[in-house]
Amino acid sequence: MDETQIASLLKSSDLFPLPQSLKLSYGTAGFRGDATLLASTVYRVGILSSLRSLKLKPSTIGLMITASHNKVSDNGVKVSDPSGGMLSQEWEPFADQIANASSPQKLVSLIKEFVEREEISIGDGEGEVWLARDTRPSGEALLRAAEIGVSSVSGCVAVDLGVLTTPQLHWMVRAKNKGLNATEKAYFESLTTSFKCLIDLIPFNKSSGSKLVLDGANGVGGEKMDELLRGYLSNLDIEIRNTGRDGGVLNESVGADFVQKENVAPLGFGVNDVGVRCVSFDGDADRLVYFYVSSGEKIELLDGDKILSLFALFVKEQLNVLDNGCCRLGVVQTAYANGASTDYLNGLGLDVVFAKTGVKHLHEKAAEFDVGIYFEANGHGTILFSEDYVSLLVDKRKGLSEGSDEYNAVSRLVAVSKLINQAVGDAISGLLLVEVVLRHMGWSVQKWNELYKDLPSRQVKVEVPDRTAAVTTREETEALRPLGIQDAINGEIRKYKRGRAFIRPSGTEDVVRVYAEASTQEDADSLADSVAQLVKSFLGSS
Ligand code: NG1
Ligand code: ZN
Repeated sequence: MDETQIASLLKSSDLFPLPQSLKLSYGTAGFRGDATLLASTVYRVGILSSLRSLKLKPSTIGLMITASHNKVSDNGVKVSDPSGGMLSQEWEPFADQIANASSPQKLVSLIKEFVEREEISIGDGEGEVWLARDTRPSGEALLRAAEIGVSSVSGCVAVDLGVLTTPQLHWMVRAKNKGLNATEKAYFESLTTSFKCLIDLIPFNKSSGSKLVLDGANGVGGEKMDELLRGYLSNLDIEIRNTGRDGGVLNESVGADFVQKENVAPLGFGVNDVGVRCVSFDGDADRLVYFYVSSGEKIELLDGDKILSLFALFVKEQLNVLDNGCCRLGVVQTAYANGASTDYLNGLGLDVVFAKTGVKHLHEKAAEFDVGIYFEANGHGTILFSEDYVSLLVDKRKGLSEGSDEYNAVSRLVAVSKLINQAVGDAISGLLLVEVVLRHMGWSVQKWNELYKDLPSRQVKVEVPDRTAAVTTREETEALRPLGIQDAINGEIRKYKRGRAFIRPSGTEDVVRVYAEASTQEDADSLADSVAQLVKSFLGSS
């Protein structure tokens, strides 16, 4: 790094002093925190993104400003690698170091050391970072901070794509690096073409389907879905509520996270919607859960596990037509998956594997299969198709007679690989695929819900002085620290039929999460409460 570059970094970092007592970690989904404290973090992630782009040149990197399902006063920042996936985990320690560097001098010396170690050549290359943000009011100023960070690295440019969903940005970054048309219009067109193709391949029931009501979490997802319906899929019958245009607050008693964790209808939904198929997006539209109101405020929830099961069933049906089509099909869940869903998937004869919480971990495991389906219970997931497998399908189709069962099965699989986001979980493409599969099966939401019955579960969060004091095993199902807590948790679990419980520190909020499952709701609640008490007594409450 030459003197001019060092001077430029020192000058720009002076604009973004690190707030006192800020201690950040890249976590499950980038950096998150109170938006008023994040300018220095976002600026520094701008620098990191430029370096990543130079390291992998020629490549475009994505930088998304969002705090997803967190409250509106929070914000966050995460990086998309050229593949459209999350930032390589190898760079996370560097992200942590620079985000916490206490002074401009310290920051610059960390960057210098890293640039030398990684052999990144600054100055003679062109780097490009695409920036986007969700609808949070703090997003615009943070985006400016990111721009300054990006362009303080010589030869790097920032491109502001404005308001997008997280998966749109990842999709566009992936397309750009593959040399494809990478505009928002191209994204909508790709979804529309593959959706229509799948609808045309439905054997009997070609009806346009009953109405779906979408809860947009007062975020970007409702807005983008509206654009898709107006411009591209005008005959889909979808009513959008909680668009954010009617005074509602982002993620406040609305959205996928609220519906899934609280197991109640979001604001704006109630007795008039009994039995109607409904879907909730989260704040940046990378998660979705379905539900229907059963009575009053009570809902039946069709979470990520049930979406995963529906998709697995559909994919498997196509593969069966092809005599399994030489395909290694796998499904990936986390410890938060409902035990009943895992039993169901095992019963289908599927290869079920477990990953740590956080989509980067699930994604990595799913990518080991020809077709890997992953979902978190909270509704974040997708279906990954290996490029080799898609090529094999395309070749195979050439030898099949048009309209035959095999030809149609292959065509469906190829269309699914185009519809469902190959970069990250995407609520819009997930919604379109659920709608296709339900029509294909001729199923109502109630019929879909009958695939299996969820075991009653409860999730609670406990605020503690230091959540990092809770340390778990790799699979996150057992606590290693504080010493003794796991024995105490096991003691509680043994008191309940089909009892299962675990704790882990959140990667996105300053809490320890408790998950409990048992044969009745009362038991699940009581197990969750007693484990939460244990967390408080071992770690102290704040
Ligand atoms: P944390 O806060 O680490 O539990 C939450 C979700 C993850 C993932 C990330 C990213 C739960 C229990 N955890 O992570 O699954 O989606 O947010 O948004 O839902
Ligand atoms: Zn999200």
